[in-house]
Amino acid sequence: MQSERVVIITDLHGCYEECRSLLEKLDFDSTRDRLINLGDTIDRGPKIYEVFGFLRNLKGEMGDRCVLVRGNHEQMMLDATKDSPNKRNYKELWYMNSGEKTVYAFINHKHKIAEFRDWYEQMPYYYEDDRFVCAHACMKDEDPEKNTVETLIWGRDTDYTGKLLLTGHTPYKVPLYFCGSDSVGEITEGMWGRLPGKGMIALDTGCVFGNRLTGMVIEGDRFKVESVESTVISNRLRR
Ligand SMILES: [Mn+2]
Repeated sequence: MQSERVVIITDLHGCYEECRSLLEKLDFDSTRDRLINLGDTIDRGPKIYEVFGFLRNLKGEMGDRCVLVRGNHEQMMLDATKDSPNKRNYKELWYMNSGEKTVYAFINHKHKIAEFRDWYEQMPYYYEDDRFVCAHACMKDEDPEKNTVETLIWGRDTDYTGKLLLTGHTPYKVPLYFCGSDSVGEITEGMWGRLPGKGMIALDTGCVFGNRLTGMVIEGDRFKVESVESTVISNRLRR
């Protein structure tokens, strides 16, 4: 359906208030739009459980129009809460990456995140339509199936030149457009532009580190980017 608006957000990391403000700024309408979340909903931030509750309700309401792509943080949690011979190592990796914050966010709401493993397990590693492909971190080949899971959720390459890719994971000060390693441009917020056919748009602007939360809306072959200020001060870079 070409008339459907697509709203893309990423790297919420428990930034619930910013998520709500950003969706409002993007005129998000859960009854009609498609929502794509590029992963990393948990760990690091202030309201991890609230983000979970909000997205779970939206998914219940919107069904297939709500696409929650998996990030490396969801993957670390899923590995750490699954019975396996490597459980200890997985848990160590997750805790090194702020997993404890998520564990306690759920305990504070009288839950264990492991209760919701099945819900997180449904998250796909990528999403694709005829105009673009979405993955949490990056891709090397424009066919998502030809990339390893490691590349899709942990990769940091920016030399991608295939079919338009929308990503998060690596925080930049402003949203950036890459098309080959020597071509990078800042995306101006609040202005409609023509959707590029190739290259990569990086949308993570480090909200949980005190910068901004950025999202994108696509209508047909046009797109616009908007952002809101972070309310997180504890992780702000010191001068
Ligand atoms: Mn990530």
